[in-house]
Formats: sequence, C-alpha cells, structure tokens
Amino acid sequence: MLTLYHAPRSRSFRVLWLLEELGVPYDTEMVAIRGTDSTGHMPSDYIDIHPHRKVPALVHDGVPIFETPAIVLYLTDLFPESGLGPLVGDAKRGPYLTWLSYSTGVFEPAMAERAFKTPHPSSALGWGPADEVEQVLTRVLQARPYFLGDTFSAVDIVLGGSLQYMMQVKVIPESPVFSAYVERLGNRPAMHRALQRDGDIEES
Ligand SMILES: N[C@@H](CCC(=O)N[C@@H](CS)C(=O)NCC(=O)O)C(=O)O
Repeated sequence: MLTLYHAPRSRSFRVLWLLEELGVPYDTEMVAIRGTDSTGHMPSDYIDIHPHRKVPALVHDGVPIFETPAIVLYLTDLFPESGLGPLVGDAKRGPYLTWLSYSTGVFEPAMAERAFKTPHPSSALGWGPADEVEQVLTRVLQARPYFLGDTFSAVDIVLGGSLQYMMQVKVIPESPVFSAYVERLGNRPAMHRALQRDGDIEES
C-alpha cells in the first residue's frame, strides 16, 4: 500500500499529481507542517518517516521515502507501464535523472535566492545564478514541448510544477515560452484531479 504524507498547497502536490497520473490506489495522511494553518496533525512518530518533518513523504509497504525526486523516481520505476519515467536502458533515462535532480538541486535553490534577494556568491555554491537557470530552461523548452522531448513525463510534474509555481508567485516573469509550456501542463486532467483532491483534503 502507498501512503502519501501531504499538506495542501505544498511541494507534496506534485506527488499527488503524479499519483493521479499513475491512476493507482493510494492513501493520504495529512501533516500539519510548521508555518502553515493547514489542517491535519503532526504524527508524533513522523520524524521516523521524514527526518525534517517536511512533506512530501511516501510510505510503501512500511518503507519511507522522502525528497520529491526520489519519491517520483521510485514511483515511476514501480509503475513502469505508465511510461512517465524512462527506465534503465532507455536513452532518455540520463536526461530523466538529470532534470529530476536539477529541479531541487539547482532550480529551487536558484529561485529561492532570487525570491529572498540573496546575492549569488558565484561558483561557491552547487547551483547557478537564477538568471542563468532561467535561460537554461528557456532554451530547453524552446527546443521541445516537454523537458524530455515530445512526450510528457514525470519531470514535467516535478520541474514543470515548480516552474508553474514560481510563475504564479512572480519569481519568474511571464514569457511566451514558459506561458505556452504552463498552458500545456494545464491540459493534464490528472493535474485537475489532484487540485480537486488537494482542496478536498484540506476541507475534510
Ligand atoms: N527537498 C524537499 C523539500 C520539502 C519541503 O521543504 N517541504 C515543505 C512544504 S512546501 C515543508 O514541509 N515545510 C515544513 C517545514 O519545513 O517544517 C523535497 O523536495 O521534497
């Protein structure tokens, strides 16, 4: 059984979206994360599931997995028939791992620096400055409709979902390339089911 530890309107939305894309049965457990007024509770033993008591975390048959790219990779490997994550042996496996890692290892830190107006101390950090990161993503999405090519993949949930959020909160300005991409993401019925479930979870 799969259980997603979730908080509404948080990073765990992307895992909710992926689970809806996969169309597999799962449970959700609401976690009242720090700094929000979200409903739910912080299970006393949650630290055994996520050492920073953050969301998302996924428990599969009693085994906890945390960090969004790891959860997403785990799920697309678990459900290979979904075609949402290239498998070992596929030429797109390398780009798949690259962009999954890039999402939280480069994109998010660079955008956090921009949002918090923290100067980027050049090569001392393991990610590039926000302007450069924005240019990298623009070049990729100028060349193809989705991060891995012509077809939607879980990278478009993890990195695409982050890009969508950064545009919503105006950390990344509108551009024809990004707006067209976000519009393509908006055509995914599973994203709307996840949004519905995100709202339902909050209300219940
Ligand atoms: N690197 C983690 C980040 C998870 C994260 O920061 N989650 C936020 C929600 S958006 C959280 O749980 N914050 C509550 C806290 O830090 O106490 C991932 O990508 O899964």
